Amino acid sequence: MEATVALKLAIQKSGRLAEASLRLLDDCGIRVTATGKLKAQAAGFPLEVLFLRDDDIPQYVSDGVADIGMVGENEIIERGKDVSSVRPLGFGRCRLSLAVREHVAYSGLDYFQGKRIATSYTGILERFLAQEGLTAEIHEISGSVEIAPSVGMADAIFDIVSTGSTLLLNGLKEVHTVLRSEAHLIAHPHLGPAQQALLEQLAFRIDAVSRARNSKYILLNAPNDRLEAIIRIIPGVKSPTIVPLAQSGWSSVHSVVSEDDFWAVIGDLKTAGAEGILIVPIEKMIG
Ligand code: PRT
Ligand code: ZN
Repeated sequence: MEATVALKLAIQKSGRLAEASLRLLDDCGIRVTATGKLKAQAAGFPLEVLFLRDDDIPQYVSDGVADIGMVGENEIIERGKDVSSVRPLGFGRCRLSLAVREHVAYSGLDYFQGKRIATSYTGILERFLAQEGLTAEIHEISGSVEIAPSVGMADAIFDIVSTGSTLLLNGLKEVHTVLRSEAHLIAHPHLGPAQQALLEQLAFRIDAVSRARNSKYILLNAPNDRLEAIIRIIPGVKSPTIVPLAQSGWSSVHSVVSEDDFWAVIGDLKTAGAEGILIVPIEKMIG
């Protein structure tokens, strides 16, 4: 009997990416239970899930212990392992920034010359400083980097920032963003043909979910003499659907709008004469 091929996916065991990774799989119709263990077999797709620390995911994928993984770009770049990026995943967004004590009169990157900077991301920081022609003392710390300046261990920090409230709480201010990051789907650079085919199927599902997450279905009513102006605002995937209403001289317009332009579009539609606007989430969006 032929052994069944399953794609091995590494995701974070617990932490900021764990839940969003499982939710993405779930939206792709792939159910994973038995979290808390090291491994789980998924239902709905030939997938075996490995639960790891995020720091270890690039290594496991480059070694081929896992075929693919979901991990932050910050870790991919810092670890410098041989993996290929398949897709950005739209979650785990953050930035890697330099921060100094709030009372420092910061005038530019020259400030960091000869200073002590605490970080867990020594590789990215070293490359950045070299590129800027700066020399600084890098102190590697694995956790709670933000307390280093207040205990006198460093003059500045280089760390992940999301809302900025951790910096604020520790009397620090963000002064320079070095890298913007989000979670990516990564793959071993030399997958076998069966694994590659499964990866393509999974990427197809992820694309359908990502497109749907970034879009909304919009329905509205409009007098027929305003339709032309309204169609110009919401052109839709191909072109909008227009259905006549029971009330003569009126139509219902259905289309898709991107999450990003959503609020701007609503304002324009109202100005153009649209009424009864309904916005509905889209579950999956193919091609
Ligand atoms: O145990 P394991 O090693 O797996 O987890 P970890 O503790 O190393 O990582 P974890 O779960 O904290 O983060 C996993 C990934 O999430 C990171 O590698 C980033 O890609 C991404 N991410 C997104 C973040 C944040 N946002 C974030 N805010 N990672 C960390 N933070 C930290 C930040 O450093 C700060 O200390 O969260 C704190 C709060 O941030 P503010 O700015 O919102 O206050
Ligand atoms: Zn980690």
